[in-house]
Amino acid sequence: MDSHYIYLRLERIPMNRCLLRNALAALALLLPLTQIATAAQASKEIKLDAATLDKYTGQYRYQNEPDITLSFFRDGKQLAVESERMAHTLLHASSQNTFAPDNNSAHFVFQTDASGKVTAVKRVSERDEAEAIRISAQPQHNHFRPYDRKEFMIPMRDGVKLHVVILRPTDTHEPLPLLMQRTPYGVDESTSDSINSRYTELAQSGYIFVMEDIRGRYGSEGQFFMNRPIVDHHDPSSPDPNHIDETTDAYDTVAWLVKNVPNNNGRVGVVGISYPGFLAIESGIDPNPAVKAISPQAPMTNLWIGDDFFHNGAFRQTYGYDYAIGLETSKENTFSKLNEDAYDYFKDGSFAAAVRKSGAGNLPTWQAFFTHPSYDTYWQARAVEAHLTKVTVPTLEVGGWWDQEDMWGPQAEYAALKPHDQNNEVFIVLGPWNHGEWARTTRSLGDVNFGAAIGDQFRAQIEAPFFAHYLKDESSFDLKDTASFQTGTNRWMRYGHWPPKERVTDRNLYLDADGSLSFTTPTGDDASTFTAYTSDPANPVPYRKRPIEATYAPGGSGWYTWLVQDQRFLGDRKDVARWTTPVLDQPVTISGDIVADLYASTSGTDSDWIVKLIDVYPDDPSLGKMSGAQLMITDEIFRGRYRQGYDHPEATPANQPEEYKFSLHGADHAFLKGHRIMVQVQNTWFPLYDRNPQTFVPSIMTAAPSDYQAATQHIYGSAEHPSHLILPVAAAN
Ligand code: PG9
Repeated sequence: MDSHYIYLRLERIPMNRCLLRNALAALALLLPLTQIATAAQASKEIKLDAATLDKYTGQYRYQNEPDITLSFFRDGKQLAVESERMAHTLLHASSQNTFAPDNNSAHFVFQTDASGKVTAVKRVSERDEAEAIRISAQPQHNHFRPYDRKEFMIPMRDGVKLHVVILRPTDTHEPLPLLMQRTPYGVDESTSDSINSRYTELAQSGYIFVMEDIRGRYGSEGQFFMNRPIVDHHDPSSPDPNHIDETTDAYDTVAWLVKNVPNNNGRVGVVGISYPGFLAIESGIDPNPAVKAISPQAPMTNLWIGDDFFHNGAFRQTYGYDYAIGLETSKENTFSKLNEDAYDYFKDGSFAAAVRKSGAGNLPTWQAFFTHPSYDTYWQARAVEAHLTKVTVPTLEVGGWWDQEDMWGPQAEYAALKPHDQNNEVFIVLGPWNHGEWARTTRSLGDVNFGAAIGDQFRAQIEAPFFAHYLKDESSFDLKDTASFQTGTNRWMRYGHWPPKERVTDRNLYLDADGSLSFTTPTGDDASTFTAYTSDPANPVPYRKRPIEATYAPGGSGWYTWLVQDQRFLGDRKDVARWTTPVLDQPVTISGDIVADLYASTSGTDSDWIVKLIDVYPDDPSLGKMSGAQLMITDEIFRGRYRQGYDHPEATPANQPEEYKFSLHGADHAFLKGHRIMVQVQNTWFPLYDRNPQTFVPSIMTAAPSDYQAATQHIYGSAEHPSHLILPVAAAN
């Protein structure tokens, strides 16, 4: 069974498996995960004398991530390493200049110049290597704050007990606020070191950290239900034991904590990313009055409309497959270890065929997919945004522009809450991150470099001040509403609202039949102004470069960065239609929500429509890997059968132009001078999305092989049917 932890010698950082790789990358430059280093050979230990070890002590700064400095110390007869976000970790020597932690997950190989002076260290793991230059002979200790750890079982209103780990700084007797994370991913390995590594700024500030296993997971009693719906509990202070959900479990936990944890100041904050982000927003619905601040980060909000399992009705089969196995085959994480290209694995047929092959039985979430493929009351009852009808507690939403899992959630929760925000207590931060990447110290995502460690800036300048303001009455929180990291120009913007309302004008960017994009309304007729191609489910467009590993494959997976993958990997596939502007002679900045308004026909009776808005970089060797790159800025899929409504699928009339209008979500991006804007349209994004058979069937989940048919697609660019994107163009400044 997979672990979901990052191992840094003895301490482990409890972590959502989905965030695992992020944190790996965050800390990989420190030390990588045990489980990805399976092939790393256990090296034989040799003993070195003190003088040899002393040669290596000092500080070393990574060249590719200059915000990370390693310090090497001599610790008795061994070398040890630590950094600002890594605990003191002993290393053993396997040669005169090579050292590794006990788990042998990586090796540090010291480099020497001709005079014998140590100049650098290379961290070599199975996957990559990175060099850090020696900048000082004086190593520096990190400033980890010591936390004491205790465990409890907390009774809920129905008698079920939930398991918590409570960590409190030992260096103060001040009454402190409680900062809680509730999670399905396990809390056993939360320690003083893990808190300091993961929540560096908050740990410094000082909170009583509470990490709770939710109902039915790890050390907690009761039954786990994926995305448990909110029950009717109008009076949470007068509990009906039969009415429990994540909001009542949060309520009861908080009631117990403020009463039983010594020396707390009576205030509770709740924070979490993804599933824990969903649990954070739930803690703010009919909240316990002690909850004074919540930060739902990449919160899963509506699994059918725009988060993990479906987007606009198109089924995210690899994710739905892997995640249900991960959470529903055991009380502890057990993620799928598919050892073939997922493109091949899922190509046999429908989702039903993949489930049959899995041998995992019919897991509850898979059953839900089969029984409720459309947006019926099952999914509607789980739509968190429907419950956000008042602001009960100050809320800091956080989301990433390139979140491969829950990009929709934070923007949707903010949009639901904002109209009710009479006291200006709802905030949003949006940045150039994938799922949860703001927890990391890094300047880049994939090959895109943003010039600064944006996550560190967010944590130090926004997240820590937010909690300090509402839980400790400190005054450094200065966010008024929205902080957005604008890509392209790579700078933080502050807005009074998201999407920004001032200085932004919606402009239609038309998909012309000659392959160009322009802001001029087209004039041609339907008979001659269209782009046509064939979409064949037998040869679907891969959503990322093959081979496609399982979502959280232990040996590494392209999942985490596929949204920033250079779209040139698609070559000149004829089933990807492309439109491009000329080279821009001035920047075009878009700040807000982008909408696709396609007029398209299919020769079949159902089809998916995928629209991608792309920044084409100039060919310029100084841009390194980004030279000529095609970077997706926003993108989305829409399942054609839902064009009349998500709850009533309907066949598409063959060969007839239909309108498909759907949001590509928010972006804050400057297409710079010298770049080009590109739009791509395609009908498969496989195997992340199951293939639409292109023949209308009652449920695509169980489509028969004969249902899958090639179809001729037309995208119109005529006066009557002017396909376009609506871009929120910001005035130049
Ligand atoms: N994206 C994960 C998830 C959340 C909720 C439901 C299903 C999956 C997560 O990262 O927690």
